[in-house]
Amino acid sequence: MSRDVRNALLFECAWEVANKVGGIYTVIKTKVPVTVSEYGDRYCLIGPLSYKTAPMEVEAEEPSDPHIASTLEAMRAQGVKALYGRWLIEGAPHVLLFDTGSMYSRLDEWKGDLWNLAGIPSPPNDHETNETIVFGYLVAWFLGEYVARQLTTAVVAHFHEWQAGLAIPLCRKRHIDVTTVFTTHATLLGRYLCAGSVDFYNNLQYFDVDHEAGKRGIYHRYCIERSATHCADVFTTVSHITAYEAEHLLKRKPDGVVPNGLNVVKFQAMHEFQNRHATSKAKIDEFVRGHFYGHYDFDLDNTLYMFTAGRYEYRNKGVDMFIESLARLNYRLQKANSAVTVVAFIIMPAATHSYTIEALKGQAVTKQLRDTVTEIQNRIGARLFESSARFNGDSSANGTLPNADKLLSDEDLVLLKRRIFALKRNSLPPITTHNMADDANDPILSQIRRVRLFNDASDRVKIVFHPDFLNSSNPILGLDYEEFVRGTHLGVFPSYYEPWGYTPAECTVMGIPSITTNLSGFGCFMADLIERPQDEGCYIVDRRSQSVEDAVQQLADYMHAFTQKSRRQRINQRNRVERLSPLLDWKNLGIEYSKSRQLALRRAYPDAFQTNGDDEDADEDYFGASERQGWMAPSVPASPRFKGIATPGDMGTLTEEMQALQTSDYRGYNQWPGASEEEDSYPFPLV
Ligand code: G6P
Ligand code: 1S3
Repeated sequence: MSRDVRNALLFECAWEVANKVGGIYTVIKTKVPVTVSEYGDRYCLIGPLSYKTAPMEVEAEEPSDPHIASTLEAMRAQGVKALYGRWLIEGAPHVLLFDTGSMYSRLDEWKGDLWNLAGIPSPPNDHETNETIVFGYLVAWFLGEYVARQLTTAVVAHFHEWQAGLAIPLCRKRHIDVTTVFTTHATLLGRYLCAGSVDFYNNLQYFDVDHEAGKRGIYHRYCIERSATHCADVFTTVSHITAYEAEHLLKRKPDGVVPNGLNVVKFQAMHEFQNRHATSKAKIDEFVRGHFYGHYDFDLDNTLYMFTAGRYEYRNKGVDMFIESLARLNYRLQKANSAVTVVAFIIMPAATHSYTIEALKGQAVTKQLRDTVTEIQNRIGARLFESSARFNGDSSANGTLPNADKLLSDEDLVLLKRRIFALKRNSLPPITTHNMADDANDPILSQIRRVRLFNDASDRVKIVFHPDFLNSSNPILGLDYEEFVRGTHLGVFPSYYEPWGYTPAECTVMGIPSITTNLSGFGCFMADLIERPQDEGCYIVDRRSQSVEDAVQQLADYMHAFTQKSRRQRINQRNRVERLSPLLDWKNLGIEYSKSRQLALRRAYPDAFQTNGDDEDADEDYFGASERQGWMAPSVPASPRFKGIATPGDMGTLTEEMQALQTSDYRGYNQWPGASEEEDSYPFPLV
């Protein structure tokens, strides 16, 4: 029986569909518009049903595809709870969410089946793995039933990350007639190994993967990840550096790299994003006045906001390096008697018990002061108006203008003094805005204590650690993340382990310069495309070929050079950064996903792709020209000097030939550690 491969259906399955946990949510959500424009109603996302978020994210509706409807009916008859509808995001795709809780009654049966089928063990108390198993079995059940009913059209099932990948070996073992793609956004072992003090990149080839996974109690998870990797028709990952890692840790060379994009919104007026910077910065200024009350002795006009943000993975996200470099920056600015102040924000959710009294008080006393000043201002205005309105045409008449000394009444003066005295403070402005659950052992706070960055008056670098996500109803820092980023001057992300890294990419599309590393997928991607990324406000610290000490110095150098820029230079740089955003637009990068699906179809249904001579044009049109439509050149004037021709085809690597590549063919391999035998030691203790 042959299925139509030209109008294939696509099911895209991830744990973060309509369920925000981390970066994969961003990938899926922002990619929807380009996928919908390619597949229309033939596209449906599959995820877990979270009763907390689904009611806000999804509008229930009946499936228009009768086969989906009858499949769900059959599953419901056996007790499966599922929600089908539209995900209320741009593109409004179909979405199918399974309630894993409704099928926990079959968990033991499925665990037994998994062991018999694939030899994958599953310990009793690992909730995440239990969820993965139930979800995987539900998805495989759905796909199996669906393709048994719908017999005419090919189905591509695309899975992201190990939590959604278990259905892949099940489809393979049950010979379900779908073609599968597996995209990994990190490897389990990579994340665990890097978080420890292992010299990861120099030893990638040598890890005894089963042993390392077992030592960390993740052997069963690793088995799921590895079986998804090996059973998929097509295996992809988000960057070359992760492709290299996957080859060694998951033992399969990826078929290609699918870089992460964003939904780039272009403003009508070029300067609009600059205006937004100024507006958001004013809000951060408000926070800073409150947070540093009593010690607010620096000039906001000469203050720069730097920040780092992300999942709290202290070493993986390079927070250790950021804090060490800030200490060095502080020393340099102090020594040079610089008038510049840097306020460095660390936005990383950790376990806390609410805001500190001090942080709340700071915002309250400055707000009271502002309110009082506004009241007094109004009264002065009223007095001025009243006396001015009495003018009767005789300019020599007394009393037309009030005596300047009397503009401020005694009562107003007393009120003002009370507010000013409330700003007195005996302690230094706090580092953190929240009460930490484990203040004494928190790695970020320990490192800040070690480098003694205590927000002293003499410090030119001040630190604010906000251990929670941002949102606009936050009583302390009342901005959502995007607004906050727009108001800052520089994002700093010196990651050690970062398969892609959305944070610097988001900075770029908002026109905010950033620092990243050549161990992050994003950093390598930009270095690959742009001749001198640092000239475009995209700084890349070398964490591959130089010692950690040198990398820390390089980061401090970049930050220091940034503090020397004039306002005009900063404005120009923001313009240059913003011009890079088309490089990160799904309109251009989405094509790599298309290619991976095409490859999967070719592998599963080779006969459908046999061409006779007459059909060559059609084939070219199918796989070539038509896919290239929509590529947007970077906005003019194209100041960045691109390496080669920046077309989607050049960015992408997804070809059959990738299988024949040697490890040394990965982009940038020659700069990767391994050449150097020297033991790399930290110039500062790891906490
Ligand atoms: C934007 C605004 C300007 C403002 C500038 C401040 O470009 O359009 O009006 O002067 O931001 O830049 P800065 O780097 O000092 O925050
Ligand atoms: C992963 O999320 P993370 O922050 O745990 O996936 C993201 C999306 O592909 C990626 O940007 C990030 O580097 C990975 O680490």
